[in-house]
This record gives sequence, C-alpha cells and structure tokens, in this order.
Amino acid sequence: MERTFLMVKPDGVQRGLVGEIIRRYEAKGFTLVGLKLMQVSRELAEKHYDVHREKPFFGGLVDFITSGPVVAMVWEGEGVVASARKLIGATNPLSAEPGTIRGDYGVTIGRNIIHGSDAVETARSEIALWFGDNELAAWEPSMKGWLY
Ligand code: FUP
Repeated sequence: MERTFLMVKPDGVQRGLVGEIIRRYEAKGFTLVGLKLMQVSRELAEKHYDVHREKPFFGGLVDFITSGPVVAMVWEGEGVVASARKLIGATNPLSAEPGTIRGDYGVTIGRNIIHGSDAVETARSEIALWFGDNELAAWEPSMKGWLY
C-alpha cells in the first residue's frame, strides 16, 4: 500500500495546528503508520531539502525547520501521495485554495505549515530518511472495508 511522508513544520506546531492537520487526514480515510515530535538537526534538514541546496532561500529554510519541534508522520492509503498534496495546497499559501491546509491557515511561503512528499519515489526516500523500520506500524483499520 502507498505511503507518504508529511511533516508539520515549526510554525504549525507553534500555532497549535497539529491536531487539526491529523484530523483532516484521518477523516479523509488515510491510515497513520508513523508519528513523532522531534527537534530537527541541521544535518537532517539539509538532507531533506538537498534539492534546494543551491537556492537563495536554502539557508533560511534550514534555519526555519530547525527553529523548533516538528511533527513527522507517515500516512498510508490508496493514492495517498497525490491526495495528501491536494489537501496541503499550493506551496505559496496565498495561492492555495481555501479548504486546503495552506489555503486555510497560511499567508507566506516561508511559513507554509506543512511538508508533503511530491511523488511516490520521493516519499520512499523521505520515509527512509526520517523513520526507522521499527518506528512504523503495519496495521489494518477495521473500517477499511467501508473505504475500499
Ligand atoms: P512544496 O513541495 O510545496 O513544499 O514546495 P517546494 O519543495 O518547492 O519548496 C520547499 C519549501 O521551500 C517550501 F515549503 C517553502 C520553501 N520555499 C521558500 O521559502 N521560498 C521559495 O521561493 C520556494 C520555496
């Protein structure tokens, strides 16, 4: 079954949006298989955002992600990678549709509340970067028959 990596960024944690964000994915019908609150090291932040290493915003992005605790999560379900991105909305919260997480709660691109893997392959490498196998639970919610 498909899995994706989601992270509530320090702004989302500070603003008390963790519960609301988890609620949205639970209500949608996806299954939470990994969850931890953690302080991110610069090393991990730089690895996670390696594709942006040469961008002008890279330093500020790493400063931001390491500025306070984040909530790292792995969610499972059919089509979860693309669907989770849809629920997150556009990178710039001012362009994100109302009803999406960034559209409902964000204003600026540098404080856009949540990260979500952009493709199945990226999700695989991000999950391996952020979680050990022993931190992920394989379980079947009893409601599954009502979803699929
Ligand atoms: P997304 O996949 O929507 O999280 O967006 P990107 O991978 O393109 O960018 C990763 C993060 O870099 C964004 F969440 C915010 C930050 N960023 C900026 O701060 N400025 C920019 O111009 C672009 C991205």
